[in-house]
Amino acid sequence: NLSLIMKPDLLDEEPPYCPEISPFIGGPIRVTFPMSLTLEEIMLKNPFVTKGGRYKPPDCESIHKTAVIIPHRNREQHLKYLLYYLHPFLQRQQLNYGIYIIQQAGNFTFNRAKLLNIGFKEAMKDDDWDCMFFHDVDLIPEDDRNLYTCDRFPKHVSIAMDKFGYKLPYKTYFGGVSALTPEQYMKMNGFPNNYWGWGGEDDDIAVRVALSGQLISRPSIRYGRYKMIKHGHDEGNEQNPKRFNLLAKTRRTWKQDGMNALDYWLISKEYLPLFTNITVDIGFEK
Ligand code: UD2
Ligand code: MN
Repeated sequence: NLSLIMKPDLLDEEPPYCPEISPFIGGPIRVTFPMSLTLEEIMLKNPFVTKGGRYKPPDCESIHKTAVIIPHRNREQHLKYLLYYLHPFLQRQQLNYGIYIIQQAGNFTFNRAKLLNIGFKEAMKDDDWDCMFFHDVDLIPEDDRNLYTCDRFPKHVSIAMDKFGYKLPYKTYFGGVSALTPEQYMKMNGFPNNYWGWGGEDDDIAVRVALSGQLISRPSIRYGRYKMIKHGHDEGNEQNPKRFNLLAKTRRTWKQDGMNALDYWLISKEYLPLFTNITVDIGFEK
């Protein structure tokens, strides 16, 4: 009996690849902000998430390996809401994924782009991710057809946000959420390290995409929808008055300032139940 002989063999076989389109994708998501939400509740809702905020589909091999990099300081409430929505969202897409929070230690001026560079470097030490999502902590995706995978070009993902009336505010806008393969990222020498405080770094990134000879990909406007949790200006992230001067010089500086000039002190890297927590001392503006 052939089938009997074959059976043990079949059991040993690797799981099949996941389908091109996940059967669990459901479309629009109703985003609300439950009053009392705890990390424990989120853990209970996501029993298959493992240490460091990692996940693999249980019964098929994912074709995508995505790391989500979130710059953070002092936004614990936003972080909880994001984790609450993002874990199930990524699981419905049948991704092999990991979530990284990059915490800027101390009270010096915030530097979003430098934290993203650090997130890239530290995440790549853990695994050979094929797509990096750079993600503001306060943006909640509203449609799970917005796939957290990479495209042919650096992808600007948060193209329809409630705060801009679900439209692109301007053509080269690159803020909020973006996605790059490691190759696309290294081709533009990563992001700038010298934007301290609020603003400009996202436009610099868009300029670097162009200067490195790349175009911008975008998802469909029907899917790239986000709610931004309402917030004021943070202490320690004041508007950067130098942003216009810096932007005017990107053409001359991008090859010197980026991944090849990144320096920081790693304070800790903790593999927590819902995310990998990376705390860094990034210094201050010189
Ligand atoms: C816009 C862009 C953002 C960035 C910023 C200018 C959108 C949706 N986003 O955001 O990508 O270009 O302008 O720098 O247009 N953060 C902290 N703690 C702080 C300060 C900032 O965690 O004290 C992080 C957090 O992930 C936050 C992100 O940095 O979402 C951007 O800062 P923001 O939300 O204050 O700036 P916003 O909404 O104007
Ligand atoms: Mn914001």
